[in-house]
Amino acid sequence: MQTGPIEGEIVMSGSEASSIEINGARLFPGALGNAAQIAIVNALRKVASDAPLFHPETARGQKMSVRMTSAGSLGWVSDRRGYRYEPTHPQGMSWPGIPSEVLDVWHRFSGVDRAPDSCLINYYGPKARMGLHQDRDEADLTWPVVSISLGDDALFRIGGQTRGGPTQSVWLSSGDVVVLAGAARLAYHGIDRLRPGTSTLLPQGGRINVTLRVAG
Ligand code: MD3
Ligand code: FE
Repeated sequence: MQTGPIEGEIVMSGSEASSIEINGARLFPGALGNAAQIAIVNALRKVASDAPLFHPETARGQKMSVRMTSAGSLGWVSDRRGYRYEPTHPQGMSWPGIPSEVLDVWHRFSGVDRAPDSCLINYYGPKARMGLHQDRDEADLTWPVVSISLGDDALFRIGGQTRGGPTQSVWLSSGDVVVLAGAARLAYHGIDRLRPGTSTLLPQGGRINVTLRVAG
């Protein structure tokens, strides 16, 4: 009887069974069940009550349509001075700690041993979007990023490491986890639009995306 892995077989490191690859990003559809999603949303509500969501302003003075806040020792901010990680919220308080329910997802999916120091929380209303961009404000771009989608479906687009090349699109649903590592870590990516009313997780609708990173 065959017991160990057969030659050429991909052995999953944990209990994560099915995943698909899209331009080097690894998507785990439905990775989080309903109870886990509810526990994360409740923990994020506490974060946002201590460190309120704000509309970041681009360096050109345009307000982004997505509202944001962070948890962890570093949070992402953007204003007329540019994009960067800061140890405090724009209103001056320290960022809350990263909720344990969110840290659990990082340890399950990131494939690395160290903890993240930044948890960015993006809130999308029905019309919010995020243009194609690269994430390169982190000090060491070799650490992975782990993303959690909650609430309404969103059309995610990912290309290569240069602007203007071919892209692929996929709908992200509530409970999906995406891991960005290797070449995909520097891929251009964005959110084209939501599909309002596709999830009942958030009573007011919309979408939350959580990204976990080693930023400092
Ligand atoms: C690919 N967030 O916060 S999540 C971001 O749904 C961001 O709110 C989007 O882009 C959102 O920077 C996309 C998937 C994702 C997150 C980080 C990435 C894809 C990524 C970093 C590098 C490459
Ligand atoms: Fe990004």
